[in-house]
Amino acid sequence: MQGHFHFTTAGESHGEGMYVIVEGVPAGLALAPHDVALDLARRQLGYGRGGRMQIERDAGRIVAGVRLGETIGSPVAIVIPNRDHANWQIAMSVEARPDAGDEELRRVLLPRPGHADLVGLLKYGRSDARDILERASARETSARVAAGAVARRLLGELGIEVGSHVVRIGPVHTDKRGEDGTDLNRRSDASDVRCIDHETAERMRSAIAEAAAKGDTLGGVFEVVARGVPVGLGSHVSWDRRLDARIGAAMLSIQAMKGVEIGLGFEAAGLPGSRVHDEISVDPTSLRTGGFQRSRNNAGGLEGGMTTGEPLVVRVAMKPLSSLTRPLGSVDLTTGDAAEAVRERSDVCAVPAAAVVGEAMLAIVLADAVLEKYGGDSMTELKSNFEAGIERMNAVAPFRSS
Ligand code: EPS
Repeated sequence: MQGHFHFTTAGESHGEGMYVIVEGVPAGLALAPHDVALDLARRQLGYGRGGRMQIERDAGRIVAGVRLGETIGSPVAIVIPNRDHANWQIAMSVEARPDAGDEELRRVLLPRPGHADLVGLLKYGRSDARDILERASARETSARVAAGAVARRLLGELGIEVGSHVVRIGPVHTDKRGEDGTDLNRRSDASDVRCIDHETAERMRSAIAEAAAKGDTLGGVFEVVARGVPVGLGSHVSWDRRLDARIGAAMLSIQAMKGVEIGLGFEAAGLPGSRVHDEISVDPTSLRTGGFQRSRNNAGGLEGGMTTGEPLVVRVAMKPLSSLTRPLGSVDLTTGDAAEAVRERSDVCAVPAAAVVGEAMLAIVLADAVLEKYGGDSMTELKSNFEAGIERMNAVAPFRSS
């Protein structure tokens, strides 16, 4: 997605590393290696992760765009080496290896139902599904989280905070809402399933352990909440400027995501309007909402494709991972015979990690929308535009300007 703050990633799961270039970062943003390392470490955690996470120590190395602790307006480039590459040098060799056999090259000829293996192989005209799965792998989300950490720093300077928590793993769910109370990540990071309800967290762990014992996997739902978002980001005027559409696309671009809800979400479809819409009153102390307040936040912070200034609340559904240790039926691509899908080492459940990726994607969309509305080549310019813009919106209502 091209925009004011955008990023591109490159890298295969067992190649040398993951790479990201972030474009549009204003000059003068303080950015330290630990800002990136912190989020990368959070993404590696979670009960239900597999053996790979014991190998990787993602920290990220900033290699461009930052000088003496501050961004300088040029693209920010970050490298995340794959430690596991040391074990994959032949299979992931850049040079041709006519000397190596199928096993050494770790060819995949038994596509997994639910993964990109089969469709990607047909589309790209490849005979080895490894050419597809290496890039389809959710390892790529490490690069997104690095980009998201830059976005988070930028938003932090403007008083915007992004957090997440897990509300469902398989059949186990909680009604606890992330927007009730502040400091969401402090509460969710304290749990290894990132669930803020202790009793539900215990049941989530049991569900994951049970799935693991059966050679199965579990999906779930996470909620991402952004606080301090000012009114008026996004726009109602065109489909691709609506912020809910941009958030939806960003979330569905994360590997294995199947659905997105904003605010009350799908539940709103079954309720009358009187029980859905958030009534308006005046609150001159509430600057980020333009001096108004709402009776509740069923809209999830978005009306008409624009932010209302209330917390942004986005829920995302993740399907269960498609690498099963007790594999599903597939076809052997060399013979055409029925066969079990390949057994690839994988996680049992990655919803807690996916929630951290969801934070990154929301932070990126918000940083983009902030720069679109307020602009600025430097952080000083952005901040002054931002403050003046909020002040201006607080004076718009006719009863205030008279
Ligand atoms: C993944 C499979 C597993 C996960 C991986 C995503 O990797 P491997 O095949 O090396 O065991 O661990 O996630 C990561 C490496 C990561 O950093 O999140 C997949 O097939 O999508």
